[in-house]
Amino acid sequence: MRVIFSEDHKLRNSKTELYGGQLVPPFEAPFRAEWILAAVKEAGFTDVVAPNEYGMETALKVHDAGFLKFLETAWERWQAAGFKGEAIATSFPVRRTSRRIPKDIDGQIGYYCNAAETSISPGTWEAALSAMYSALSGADLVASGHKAAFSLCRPPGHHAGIDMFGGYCFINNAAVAAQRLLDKGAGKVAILDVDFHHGNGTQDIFYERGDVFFASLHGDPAEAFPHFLGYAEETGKGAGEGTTQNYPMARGTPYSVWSAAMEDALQRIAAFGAEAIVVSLGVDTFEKDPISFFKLTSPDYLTMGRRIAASGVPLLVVMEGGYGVPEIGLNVANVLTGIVG
Ligand code: OKP
Ligand code: ZN
Repeated sequence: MRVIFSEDHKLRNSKTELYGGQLVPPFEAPFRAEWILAAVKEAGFTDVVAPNEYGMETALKVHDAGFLKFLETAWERWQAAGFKGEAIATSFPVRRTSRRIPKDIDGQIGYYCNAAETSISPGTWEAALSAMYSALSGADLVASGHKAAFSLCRPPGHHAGIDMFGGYCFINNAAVAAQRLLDKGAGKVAILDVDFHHGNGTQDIFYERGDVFFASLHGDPAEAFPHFLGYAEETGKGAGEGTTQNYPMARGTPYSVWSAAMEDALQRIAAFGAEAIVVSLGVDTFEKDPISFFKLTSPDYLTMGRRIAASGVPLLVVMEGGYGVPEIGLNVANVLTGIVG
């Protein structure tokens, strides 16, 4: 399985995350990608390539044009406004407020943000673009006949919605990849989101579309980020009716319970007729993850990979979350090893 990785991920090196009322060093930091890359090479995945470059045409099919322009220029505008720290949203359109887009950077950052922990820093846009390139390059490999590919994206993407960044995410890499697979000839694609956190951005993007099935296994939003989406009753709308499936799970969920949900998700994906699956791979389901509450163990990721590969359709694995501990590398490598068998 080829690995697509861009050194430009390093350009996302924010100094501040708003956490517990303090500005702390972000959990989503460059070492994550370095550890994951080292571990997958160690496991024998040595075919590592840099992504191709692309224009914005695929991203513009899943994101709002004004939002992408905002991301591209946000840091520059924040600096021009004379602010001293990183760009952090503090005021949001919420219940019973206007949907008009403010003109000032302080207003716009709130308009385009769904979670304030995530600062925009210099290089964030360039790194987000490089992650999108990795996702697109992986999609092109799968579209050209590779049975599986791994896009080692950083920053992650699944919390980025049509016109919202947050949850460490800016451009929705998995969504852009799924769109690319459709554009390259797949009739239907599924996104299987196994990150601990609900993929609220991905759900937002495809909620009313019938060509992409979205399934997410995650910590119950009643007690976990992103808090406001990911309930089981959210199943899609309009042309997308029935093409979203959520599996919220309780604190302490072990693989025996988690894997039954994945089994149901994969059966629904097969019934949907997906011609390829994009796996939003977060390994923050790990028992030692610092910000999550499931109880998966390192060997469980091997089993996970094997079951996903048993779907029999081409797979694009896109990196999402997984934090803090050295095992993130092994856990990702185990998924890939399980996939290739
Ligand atoms: C990004 B990805 C926990 C606060 C959570 C944001 C988490 C973003 C996760 N007390 N803050 O899905 O791994
Ligand atoms: Zn996560």
